[in-house]
Amino acid sequence: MSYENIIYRIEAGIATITFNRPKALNALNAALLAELSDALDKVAADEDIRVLLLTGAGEKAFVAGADIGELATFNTLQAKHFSKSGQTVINKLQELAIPVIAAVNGFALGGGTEIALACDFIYASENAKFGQPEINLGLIPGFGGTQRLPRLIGTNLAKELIFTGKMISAAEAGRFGLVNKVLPPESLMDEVMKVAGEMASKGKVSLRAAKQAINSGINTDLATGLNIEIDAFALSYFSADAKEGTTAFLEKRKPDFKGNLKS
Ligand code: CO8
Repeated sequence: MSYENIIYRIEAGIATITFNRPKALNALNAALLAELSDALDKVAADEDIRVLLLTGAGEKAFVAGADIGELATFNTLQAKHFSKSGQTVINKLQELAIPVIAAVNGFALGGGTEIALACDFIYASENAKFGQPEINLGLIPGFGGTQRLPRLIGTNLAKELIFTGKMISAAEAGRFGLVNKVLPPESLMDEVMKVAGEMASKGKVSLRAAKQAINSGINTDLATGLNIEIDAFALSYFSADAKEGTTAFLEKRKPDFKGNLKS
């Protein structure tokens, strides 16, 4: 599939998907979601990709939400289908085995916040704005916002944002625990690449096992989560990189992780 609404690049094991409809502030239409879905399949199938980054083209927006022009034409069944297909793509993003970072470089509204919420963490530029403004359109979030936002920042803060539709700044989003780091716009991508590169240098199996343990465990009770951790730990323990990491420590040298998924 050729892409018109996203840009897909891979550099040194780090893949970047850039939402690329800057004239519409990278709003999500059906064509963009289909391309995103296809690119995520490519990422999932490529064992050489260690980290995925998401960002928006232009200086104003990450993603300003679902494309309201398209949204306004749906009948009820089409709206339900659009919500379901958007959720399916965003679930696919969340379920990627590798770390995914959202580099939020401007407006992340509605579906934009919902995509960022499905990433493993968010770095944002100082001019970024987050929000679930669907209530202002007589709607509610339909790409997971009523579920992921309260799980991340707490029920009451999420209700305030969803009931008022107000935007919050990157700094406020940082205080809410939505954003890990707020950066000047000109250094956002450098910092994101730096942290991605650092993660990419770790053992492939251990990165995947850590992500799986956290994501599977977070929705269970503690005892179940701890059992999930035991299994994920055992998986990492039997990897070639675990042998290399522990040997390197004992030999007082830096580990040279080969990143093989097989032990
Ligand atoms: N959809 C379509 N076009 C958009 C969108 C959007 N979400 N956001 C901006 N644009 C377009 C504008 O129409 C404008 O186009 P044009 O130049 O042709 O007039 C261009 O982008 C630039 O936008 P503005 O001139 O408005 O720029 P400003 O800097 O003045 O304002 C804002 C920026 C505040 C981001 C403003 O554009 C805005 O409020 N946008 C809408 C934000 C919004 O409401 N997003 C939520 C959409 S709903 C949603 O995401 C639900 C997801 C789940 C749906 C599932 C149910 C089926």
